[in-house]
Amino acid sequence: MKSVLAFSLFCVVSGAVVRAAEVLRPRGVVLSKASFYDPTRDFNCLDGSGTIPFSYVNDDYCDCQDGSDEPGTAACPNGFFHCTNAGHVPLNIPSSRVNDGVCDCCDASDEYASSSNCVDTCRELGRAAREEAAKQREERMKGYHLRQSMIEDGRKIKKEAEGKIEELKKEKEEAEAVRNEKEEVKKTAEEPEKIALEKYQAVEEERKAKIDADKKAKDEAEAREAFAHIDNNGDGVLTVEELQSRQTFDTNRDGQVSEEEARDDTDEDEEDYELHDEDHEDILKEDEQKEEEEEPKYDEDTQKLVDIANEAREQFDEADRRVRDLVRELRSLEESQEKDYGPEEEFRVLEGNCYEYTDREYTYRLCPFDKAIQKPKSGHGETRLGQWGEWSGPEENRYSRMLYSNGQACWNGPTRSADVKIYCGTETKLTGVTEPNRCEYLFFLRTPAVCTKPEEINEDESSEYTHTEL
Ligand code: MAN
Repeated sequence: MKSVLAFSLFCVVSGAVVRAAEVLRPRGVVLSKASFYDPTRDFNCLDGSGTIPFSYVNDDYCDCQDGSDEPGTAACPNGFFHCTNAGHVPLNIPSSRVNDGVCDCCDASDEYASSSNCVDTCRELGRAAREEAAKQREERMKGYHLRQSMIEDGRKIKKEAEGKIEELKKEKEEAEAVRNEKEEVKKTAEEPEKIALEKYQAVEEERKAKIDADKKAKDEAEAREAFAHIDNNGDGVLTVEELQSRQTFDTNRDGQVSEEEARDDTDEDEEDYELHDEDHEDILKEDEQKEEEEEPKYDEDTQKLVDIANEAREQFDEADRRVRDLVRELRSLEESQEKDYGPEEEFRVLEGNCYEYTDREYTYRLCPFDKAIQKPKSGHGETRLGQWGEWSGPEENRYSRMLYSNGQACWNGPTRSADVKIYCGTETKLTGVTEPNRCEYLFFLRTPAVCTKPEEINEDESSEYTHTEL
């Protein structure tokens, strides 16, 4: 009995509230402004532009400059109509849409005096919207958890890299010491080798000079012999007649040596000598090679010194290579450490990976913190769109955009560049690429790295969806 009484009392009270709300709040007024519309007093236009009897409110005639006296009619061109949309999200629409035959409010309240037969769909719409919001929130939460593990991994990689750098620095120091040692050994071995070889250098030079002189003498003798062979009268001058007497100069085989043939053949003779010279050189080379093969190059003691120096040089080269490899590895690690991988190292794990997106013409590839590439689907070759540049989001959200700049020059234009917009998703993926301006590319990258924690759903807010202003 007691509970039945309590229930009826609740109905009366809540009914009274509803009725009171209807009375106290003229059509189209948002609850927060209800107190300005008191039917027991004159109405003050909300912008202070005038005071009118309360009966003028919603009388379909615009009295206030701000339209606040006609919240529920289309009388004021600048007014707004508030739809409560119980069960869904409240909405303010321009007054001009009131009773215009189009259902703007899901609770149909904007079409109270039209023949449009709008029905209240707020509950269904509200339910669908809440379901969608919950789904998105869940995705965001999942992304947020993934981000936490990206942070953890990023920090771990950073720490490991720091450790590796220290290790490499030590290794480099040791390698440098070894290299210096090997350099000393090399210098020490090269001193006696140099002295020993100097002796050989003199002998070698002498030998080469002799070969040259022999060759010259032989050439001259041959030339003299050939000349004498043609110089019939031995007067030291070759005349055309003397040449004409030699059948070998009859190049056209007509049985005679013409004056022209004789003159031409004088030139050919020179060529013959030249050919002969080449043959001669080849023979000399062969001789030299034979000599090299047959005779040991150095005496035993010198050879020993050369061998020791060679070994020392090899060992030094190896030690030097090791230092240079370490310096290179160290530099690349240090460069990587200097990059900004986000405030919590959350983007670091993306380095070393590449993400692709293919449209009708091109395949685009983004390798975070490295480069952006464009590759035609048909044909070969890649176009470099940009190298990792910087974070380029707005001040309050700097890590929402990346810029890859200094790509390949655009024909008759600037160098290519790629702007990467980053948004939250449960996996890292390139979801689209456009070229809004020639040679300026816009990439869309989805990644958990930017998934912030979803706002806690406020109990009051959620109740507003379900029981607003009932
Ligand atoms: C290539 C591609 C295009 C670009 C033109 C500019 O075809 O890189 O994206 O617009 O060059 O000439």
